[in-house]
Amino acid sequence: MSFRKDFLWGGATAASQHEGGFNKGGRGLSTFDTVTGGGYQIPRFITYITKDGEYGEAPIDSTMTGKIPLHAKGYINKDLFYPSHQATDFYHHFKEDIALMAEMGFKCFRMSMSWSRICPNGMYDINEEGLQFYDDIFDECLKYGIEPVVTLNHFDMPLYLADHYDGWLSREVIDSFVFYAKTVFTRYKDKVKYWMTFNEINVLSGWCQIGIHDNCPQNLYQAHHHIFIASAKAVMIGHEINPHNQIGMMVSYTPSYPMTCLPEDVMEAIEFNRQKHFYMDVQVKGYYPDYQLKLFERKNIHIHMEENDLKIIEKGTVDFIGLSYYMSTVSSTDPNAEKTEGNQFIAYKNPYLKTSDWGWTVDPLGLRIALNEIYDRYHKPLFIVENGLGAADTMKDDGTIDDDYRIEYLKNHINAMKDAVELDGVNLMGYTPWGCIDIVSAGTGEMKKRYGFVYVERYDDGTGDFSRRKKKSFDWYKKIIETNGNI
Ligand code: P53
Repeated sequence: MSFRKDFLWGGATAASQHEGGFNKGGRGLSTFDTVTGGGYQIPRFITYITKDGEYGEAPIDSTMTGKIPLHAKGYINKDLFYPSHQATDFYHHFKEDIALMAEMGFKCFRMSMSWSRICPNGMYDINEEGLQFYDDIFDECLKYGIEPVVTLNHFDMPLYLADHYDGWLSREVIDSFVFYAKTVFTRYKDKVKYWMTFNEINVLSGWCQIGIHDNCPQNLYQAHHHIFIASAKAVMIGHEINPHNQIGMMVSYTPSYPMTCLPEDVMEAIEFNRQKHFYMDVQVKGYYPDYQLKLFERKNIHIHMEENDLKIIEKGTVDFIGLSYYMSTVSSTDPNAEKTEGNQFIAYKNPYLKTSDWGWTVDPLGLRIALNEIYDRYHKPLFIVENGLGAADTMKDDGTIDDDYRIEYLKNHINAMKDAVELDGVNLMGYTPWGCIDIVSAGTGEMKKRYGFVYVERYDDGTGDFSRRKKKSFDWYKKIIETNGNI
């Protein structure tokens, strides 16, 4: 008894990191189009113009949060490099990429749609060419029997909504999103069955992800409330349009362990983990949990709600839980505890575990722990929609790329999820390793941090012809799929 027969093996990418074609086919600009490249511990910047006509650059911090002055608008400075503009050019290479996925035996492909390709201003405008673009992609997938798994919103939003509405802080944006969701649920009714509403909903913050200028907790939680309503409404509409639709939420799941058995450390870890459980409680159970309401009270946060909001949240619960898992972390109340600094995450060092070259703690058993924590709490089907190792691959003179470290990482994580299924009885739907074809890193904006089974010749100085070549892990993963995870 191991993985289900219909287990969804595949891979995952996102529009702002893979697609490119930022000004092609009638697409409108997105917030991410105004975010520059970076590097390991080299910050990325949002470029903007203030209402007095001054140009500026605001850094994005280690959690990908960036804010710009109130009323400033995103701006593209011709002298700077914006990796999302071409990303790894899925726009022109999608047939080749999907053929490579088919060769590996993918059962599904998780991707996101660029909202501003469908609704260029994020308002009630529809770009037929954008819709056709995704039709072509889905047709190409289905030709090989690959199920598209579509995230409606992965870390970007139409620039217009950020500029004119302060993003998700405005309630109006709910209707814009619902219009977009309804448009694509209707259009792809017969092509797409698996959907997720918002990527890593629990980490969304700042201007590039949710379009808000002032990221204070009051604004952030108000924006998240609007996102909850938008998601719940989308789930209801998606079910109405096609009752067979499987619509999930998506959480970034980094479990935290108490540093010691000191009860204060244990409580600290519980509170850290609540930052994830809160989002799942709302979207899976359908209500705001008590601990969060108490936290709002203590922090003097007041969420403005309309009469039906809680009913909408109650009705719009999801069918499955999608999660990303890369690492675990540690909670401590000791001010002198040693820290480890990854590019997105500052956490206490776990003395038992190693970190990746980008400072992310490598912890395969943490994946089994995560799956158990979630499954025990919600009893919903789980879908690991991101997992993987970001590493600086090198291409040898003969053009080969030996990424044994990636094989090792994935093998250990697949073994851990196998244990969760075989020993713990977790209901797992599928597994889509992150960045299956090399893409731009979300946290650092660089190409150097690669995740793929397929190498893309694109580099941080903007050179490279986007040609694709298989890494060593390509054939390895193909075998994993062929044998339904028999390592
Ligand atoms: P990069 C935080 C912690 C773990 C993963 O990240 C996270 C975040 C939020 O930034 O994001 C996910 O590219 C995200 C992807 C992203 C991937 O992790 O910085 O959903 O878009 O690319 C890996 O190495």
